[in-house]
Amino acid sequence: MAGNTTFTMIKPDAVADNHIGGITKMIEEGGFRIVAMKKTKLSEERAGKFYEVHKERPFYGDLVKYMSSGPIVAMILEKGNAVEDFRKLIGATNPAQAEEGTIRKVYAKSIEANAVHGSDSDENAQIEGDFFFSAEERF
Ligand code: YYY
Ligand code: MG
Repeated sequence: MAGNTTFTMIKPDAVADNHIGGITKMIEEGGFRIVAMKKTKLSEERAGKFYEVHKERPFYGDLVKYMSSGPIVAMILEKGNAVEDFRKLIGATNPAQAEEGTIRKVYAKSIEANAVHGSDSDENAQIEGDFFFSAEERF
């Protein structure tokens, strides 16, 4: 059965360009409740660990540098069918292919600086949420 939480990050470019409010508004208007939220900065080591599944991919080194280049905003989100519905709300990885009305269509600058992360499975949503938040930080 589909779970009811997912994990997202607002990526460094979108934070630097003052889009925290705009993106959070789209998330809340999309029916998601924010369970946990923090602004923080990933070291290269922690960014590398977060994206470990992509270690063998050609873009991994650049991705790790980019994701540790400035502060990000991490959130745990709640909604029925959260993972799938949030992937729909963010749109395609490549903003050139992102559908109208999606967060990436509005805010992504490139395939790398694509404004937001969204978990791809219930299992990864759990792992990624635990990467940033303790039990006391979830309400
Ligand atoms: O889940 P999603 O973020 O949509 O894409 P992934 O295939 O998991 O890749 C993670 C991350 O890596 C993507 O958001 C941007 C970056 N990336 C890239 O820089 N170049 C690619 N060709 C593919 C992905
Ligand atoms: Mg992914």
